[in-house]
Amino acid sequence: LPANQPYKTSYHFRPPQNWMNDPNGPMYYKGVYHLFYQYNPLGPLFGDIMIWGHSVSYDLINWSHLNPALCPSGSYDVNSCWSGSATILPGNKPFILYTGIDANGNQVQNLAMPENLSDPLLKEWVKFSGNPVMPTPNGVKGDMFRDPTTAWQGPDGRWRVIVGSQIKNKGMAILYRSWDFIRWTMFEHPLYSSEKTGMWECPDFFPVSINGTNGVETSVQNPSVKHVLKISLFSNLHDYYVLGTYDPEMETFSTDTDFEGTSSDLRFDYGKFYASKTFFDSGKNRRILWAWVNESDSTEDAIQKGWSGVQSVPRRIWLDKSGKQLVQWPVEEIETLRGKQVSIHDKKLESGSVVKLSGITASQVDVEVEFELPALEEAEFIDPAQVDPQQLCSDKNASVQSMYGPFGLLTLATEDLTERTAVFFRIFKSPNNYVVLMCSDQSRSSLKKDIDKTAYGAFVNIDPRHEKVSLRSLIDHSIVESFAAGGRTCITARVYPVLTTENEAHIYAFNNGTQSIVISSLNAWSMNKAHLSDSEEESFEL
Ligand code: DQQ
Repeated sequence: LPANQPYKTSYHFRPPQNWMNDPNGPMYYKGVYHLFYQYNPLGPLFGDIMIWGHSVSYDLINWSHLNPALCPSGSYDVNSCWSGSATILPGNKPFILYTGIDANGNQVQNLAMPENLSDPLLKEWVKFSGNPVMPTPNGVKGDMFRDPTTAWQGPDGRWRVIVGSQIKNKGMAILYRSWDFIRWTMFEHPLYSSEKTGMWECPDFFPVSINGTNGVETSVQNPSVKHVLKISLFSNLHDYYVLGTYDPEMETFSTDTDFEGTSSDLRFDYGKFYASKTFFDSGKNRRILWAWVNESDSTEDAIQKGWSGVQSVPRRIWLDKSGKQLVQWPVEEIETLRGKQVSIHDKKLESGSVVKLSGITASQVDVEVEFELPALEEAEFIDPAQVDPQQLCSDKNASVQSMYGPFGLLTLATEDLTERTAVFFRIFKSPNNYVVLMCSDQSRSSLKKDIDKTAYGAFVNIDPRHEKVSLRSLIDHSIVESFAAGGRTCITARVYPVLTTENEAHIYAFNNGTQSIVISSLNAWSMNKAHLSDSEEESFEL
């Protein structure tokens, strides 16, 4: 690897080098967090032969990279071990279901189990001799049958799992059932399908509690939970979800809304965030979400860097009290990396203010800020049902002034603001209320050409007359991961500033609206480096 690595993350998970994509089979087992991931050991681009990398941690922050868990070995996976999930069976027995690309190039589902259950690190995995356990079904194309979920058990004791697919023009989650986890039968109808989406990759299906933020185990089905179906759309590399009620008797999932194929569909994250997967953490009774955050630079850049892809910070995920959307927040363990702190309280930001947050390492920072607005008057009008928020963020970037906003943060910025990634808000008047727009504007993130600088945007579901507008951003060299309103809207961006090296990066709070606003509180912390290993030789003492 080249010695100069300005874009390598310090606390966002990544292997020492090479290509990584989807998180696979995350789980908590005997006090250890496991993260597997799609990995190309041979280079920084997606490969013809993909394997399962394997890393372990006691705290979700510091990771030790182990030997790969799954590599091609039989006719059922000789061309790759693609994505899949872990399920912990009664008796504390973890099993992995994953997609193999078989000798004919077809996608099939395979089973693997730990060689030695008493090894808490589960270093060795053996594949079931009867693989594949789910051959490509009749009527399904060989390249459209992949990514089994964590399985759940119905009241009848039978196991269920869904697999991503597309049949004719319908994206779908094909349902399989099994009594013994080995012999699987395809159910007569899919769990859910849509004509508006194309192929579904990496589906995820899990319950969330209606009355609180605790997570629930994947097999829980009772009136105190709702179910979430998440799909990853190959057509645009975004993760979408719907909420609904699962009936294990009829095997139906009645959703509150549908996938519409428009910008109003719910997403986990409105920036870069794909092929995500959750698991239930029985240690802390929470459900945790991981996702692949892919690069926005070019193939040439990847070859030059020697690596590609990071994971989002692990996020706790739960149902919002409105019951209409999910909420996500970085796991609390992230806060153990917080070092030097700067704070601001009750500071008025007049129109045009730019306030520097001095004394912290701006390329590696965790910042939380809360803005208080003046009494709202006639603001610029929009009808949120008629506009695409992402388009709005690109039409009105951080330089465009309106009444309330843009206000927010200028991250990874040079002193003269030539380079900056702006994460900000605007308040509009709508037919019967006010609406809050959140943007992550990459248009001036780097002087570099040939990188994707698309602006991202989404609405934030709060009433700005009664609630403060809050933002948390986790900044880590080439990633800006932002959470508005306590995690109701999330936007993750990849950026590649060139002027902003380690010592020259700055971070500012700003208000470019005509109306003044107040920072009621701001706290920013330099983040320490997590243990992630920068070389394959270096390993973490466990
Ligand atoms: N990545 C895997 C597939 C999955 C896709 C291959 C999603 O199993 O569908 O690396 O990014």
